[in-house]
Amino acid sequence: MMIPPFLTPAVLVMLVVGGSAPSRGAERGPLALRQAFADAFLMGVALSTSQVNGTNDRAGVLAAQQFSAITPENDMKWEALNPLPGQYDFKAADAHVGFAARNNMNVIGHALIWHSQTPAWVFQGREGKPATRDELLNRMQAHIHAVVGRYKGKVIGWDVVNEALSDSGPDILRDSPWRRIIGDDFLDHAFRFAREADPQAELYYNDYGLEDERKRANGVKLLRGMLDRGVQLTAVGTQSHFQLDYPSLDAVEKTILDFSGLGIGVMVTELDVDVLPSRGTAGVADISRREMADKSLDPYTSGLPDGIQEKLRQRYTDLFGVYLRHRAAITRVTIWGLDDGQSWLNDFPIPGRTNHALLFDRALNPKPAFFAVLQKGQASRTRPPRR
Ligand code: 9MR
Repeated sequence: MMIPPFLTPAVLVMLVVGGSAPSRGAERGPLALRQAFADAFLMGVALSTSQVNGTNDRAGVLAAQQFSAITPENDMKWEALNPLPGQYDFKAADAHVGFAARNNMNVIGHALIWHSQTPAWVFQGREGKPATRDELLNRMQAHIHAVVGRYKGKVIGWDVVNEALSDSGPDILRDSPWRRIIGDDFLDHAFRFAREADPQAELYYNDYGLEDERKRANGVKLLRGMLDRGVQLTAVGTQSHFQLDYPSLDAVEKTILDFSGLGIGVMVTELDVDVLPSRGTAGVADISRREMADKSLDPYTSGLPDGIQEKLRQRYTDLFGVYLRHRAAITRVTIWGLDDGQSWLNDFPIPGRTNHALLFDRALNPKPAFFAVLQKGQASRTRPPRR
C-alpha cells in the first residue's frame, strides 16, 4: 500500500485539528485513530517524558491527535517515583497527567507492583536482613496510597500488579521478592490497597505471553481465585509484544475469550510487532559481542524493505480484525510507543538494533500499518448497506 505523500504528521494535524479535511480525506472518514475507534475501544499509546513535557512537541501533537489514552512508558514505575525511602519525585508523572488533561486523553497508571524497576531498598530490612512480611506490606501500602492517592480521579486505571506469572515450571507465580517475602497473597493485598486509595479507579492485572497455553491457563486460574476471594479486579492487560508470525491469531482470540469468560474486561496494553530476526530465548546478558556486531541480526538499518513493510501491515490488520470482532470484551488497545525510534525493541533482546515495530516511523511519518489500522476502525463504524 502506498502512503499518500500529503499525509505527513503536519498535514495530519492540519486535517484533524483544523477540521478542514479535503474531500479525499473526508470521504474516508475520520483521519485519527481516536475517532475511528471511538465506538469500539480506547486507542492508547505509551509515551516517554520528552513526548509529554514539551521537549518533543511534534511527537506530543501527533500523539494527542491520534490517541485517546496514554500510558507513561516508564515514569510511574517505582524506581522513577520513589527512588529512595520517603523520597518521591512526581515531576515526570505529573507531566503525563497534565498533557492528558490538556488534550482530553485518559491516563493509565503503569505499574504499581512489579519485580523489575523496583529499587533494592524496598526489599531490605534491618541489619542486612531481608524485609519482613509486615515491613514489606507496610511499604507496599504506603507506596500505593501515595501514588494512587495523588492521581485519584486523574488516572482512570492502574496496572496494579505486573508480570507475576511464571514462564515455566510447576508454580503459577514467578519467584520474586514480593512472593518470597509476603507470600502468594501479595497480589490480593496490592489490589486492596489500590482500592482503598481510589474507590473509582479501574484495577488491572497485566502480563505478557498470555497467548501461551500454559501461561494462559495459569493466568485464568490466578485471576479466578482472586475474583472468588472478592478481590476487585476490573480487567486483565494482555501486553501483546508480538512478532510477525507469532503468536497465532487463534491463540490471540482464545486469550481474549478465556479471560473475558471470567466476567472481566480484556485490554491489549503494550502492543508492538518485532520485525527483526529472533535469536532464541537466551537473556540479554548472554549476548556476545560477535552477535551484537552480526549484521544479519540487524538487517533493516536503512529502512524496512517493502516486503516486510507489507507483512507488518498485514499483521496489524489481522490483529485489529480480531480486536474489533471482540470489541464487546475489549476496552482498550494501547500501542507500546508512538514511533519506531522510541521502541524498547531497538534494545531487546539485542541492544542497539534498528527495529520497526510501531505505526509511525522514526520521522513520525505514518506507515502502511497505520493506514490499515485506521481503515479498519473507519470500516467498523460503517453499518452495512441495507438491501
Ligand atoms: O518500554 C520500557 C523500556 O523503556 C524500559 O527500559 C523497560 C525496563 O524494564 O520497560 C519497558 O516496558 C516494559 C513494561 O514496563 C512492562 N512490560 C514489558 C515492557 C517492555 O519491556
